[in-house]
Parts: sequence; C-alpha cells; structure tokens
Amino acid sequence: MTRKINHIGIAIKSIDDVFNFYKNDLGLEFEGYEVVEEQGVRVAFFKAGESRIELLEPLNNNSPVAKFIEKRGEGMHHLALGSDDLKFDLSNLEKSGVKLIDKTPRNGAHHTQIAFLHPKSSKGVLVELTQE
Ligand code: CMX
Repeated sequence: MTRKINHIGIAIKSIDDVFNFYKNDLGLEFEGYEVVEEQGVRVAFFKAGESRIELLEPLNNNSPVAKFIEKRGEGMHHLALGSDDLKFDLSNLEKSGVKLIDKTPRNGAHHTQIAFLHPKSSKGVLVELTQE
C-alpha cells in the first residue's frame, strides 16, 4: 500500500490574514470553506497537487485549535495521511502499540472519516488518518 499525504493542517487565528499568501503569493487553487462545528473550526482548503493545505481557524476560545495556538503559537497543526480502511488501520496500529487519540473514526471535513493518533507515538507530530 502507498500511503499519500491527504493534507497538512495549519492552525491560524484568522484565515483572512493569510488568505492572499496561499492563494495569490503561492498561487494555490482555493477550493472553499467549511465549518466543522463539532471540532470547533472553520477550514479553508487549498489544492497542492494531490494533497491539500488546510487552514484551521478556531470558531471560539474553547476550540482545541484556539488552545493549541495559545500554547504553541500559529503554525503546523497536523499531518493527515490517507487510509483506505480506517477501522482496519486503527485496529492494526493499536495492536502494534501505537497510542491512539481516536479509537473509532469521527467526521472530518469534506465528508471524510478521520482519526488522530497520539503525538507521543510520533515524537510530537499530531498525525491524522483520513478516509475519503
Ligand atoms: N500537535 C502536537 N501535539 C498535540 C497537538 C498538535 N496539534 N494537539 C494536541 N497535542 C497533544 C497535547 O499536548 C496532548 O499531549 P499530552 O497527552 O502529552 O498532554 C495530547 O496531544 C492530547 O491532546 P488533548 O488536547 O489533551 O486531547 P484531546 O483528545 O482533548 O484532543 C485533538 C486531541 C488532537 C483531537 C484536539 O486537540 C484537536 O486538535 N482537535 C481539532 C482537530 C482538528 O484539527 N479538526 C479539524 C479537522 C478537519 C479535517 O482534517 O478533516
């Protein structure tokens, strides 16, 4: 199996502040906005080849992304890798001793199913698995 990068999530206070940088300066194709209420974020997508850049703006101060920015500042938030079978992958990862944040898939943006792995297993990087 070849696992592709589905997207890279970047946490920022305001999408408006960086919109021109990604769209006009870098020339990435803007695909649209989406609010993922249950995860407390508004998301803007930019196409980058077969992958995407996902800008994450907190919807309120209680959003996990607001807390991330408060603690670590704006910047890279997570790396999302594709999965053909999320439940199967999660079960195998758990058997291998990988610490999971999500033991079962949850709804992501773009009608995806997603699950986060605990950064402890990846030396500090929040990894998401995404099933289209
Ligand atoms: N990078 C590195 N470490 C991170 C991290 C990040 N972005 N976010 C959290 N962590 C660390 C925490 O510091 C914590 O570490 P310790 O256990 O050592 O204290 C650990 O991961 C667990 O974090 P938590 O906040 O205590 O755990 P929760 O289960 O409450 O939440 C998470 C974890 C990742 C789901 C949440 O913090 C989060 O970021 N939610 C928003 C997710 C998001 O981006 N949603 C939009 C997705 C849209 C899509 O991609 O489709």
